[in-house]
Amino acid sequence: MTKSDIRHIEARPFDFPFSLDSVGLVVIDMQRDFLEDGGFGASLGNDVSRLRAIVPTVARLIEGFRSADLPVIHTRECHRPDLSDLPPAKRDRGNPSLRIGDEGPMGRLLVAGEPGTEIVPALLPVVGEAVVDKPGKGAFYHTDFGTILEQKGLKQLVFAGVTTEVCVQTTMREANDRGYDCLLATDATESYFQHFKDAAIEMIVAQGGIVGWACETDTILEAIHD
Ligand code: C5J
Repeated sequence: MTKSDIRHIEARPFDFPFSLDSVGLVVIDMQRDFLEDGGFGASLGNDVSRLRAIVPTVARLIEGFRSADLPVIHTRECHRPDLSDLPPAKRDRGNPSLRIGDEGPMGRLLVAGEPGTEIVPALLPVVGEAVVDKPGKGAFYHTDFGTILEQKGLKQLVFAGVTTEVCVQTTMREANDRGYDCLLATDATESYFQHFKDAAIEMIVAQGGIVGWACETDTILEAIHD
């Protein structure tokens, strides 16, 4: 088989077609601010340990793409230090203990360059991997994510990261609308709410894969190393 041959990954709602010269991994927002105590996720009252539990699986998925010499792209949700890319509607909503831009135990919440904004140590990008800083939930909004995908010649995207129903699903929907085939690694994504994760996966695969496909990490790794 050559790199451009069409292969398949067993997935819901049906097999996911891909080729090794046009598939890449997108890891969404595996940041200390979402996974660690004292970060943005915790400031909203969430149980962040749920998200930490997927780190070993995400690490395995990333390592699998690296060892198959396939692109890995990381995203981080964060804002400029002057908060000029933070709409008041996003900063002011709700009643969190700390707001975006406030000083917390890991620096200013969701602000570029602060310790809490970094990707957790076990999943740090390596040289050559793109890191996309995004001010919104979706990775295409006000970023060069789309240009990066085009430059790398990607057409099929495997998704991992957090949270399933917010930034992961939003980016999958944006990518789907732009013509990318999107596959979610169901055990390499997590939500603060189990029922939202389950519902998001069902929404993605419903109606003949209206947003995309879903399957587990091992199935993806077997297929890309076949
Ligand atoms: C949230 C995200 N939950 N990465 N961000 O605000 O899903």
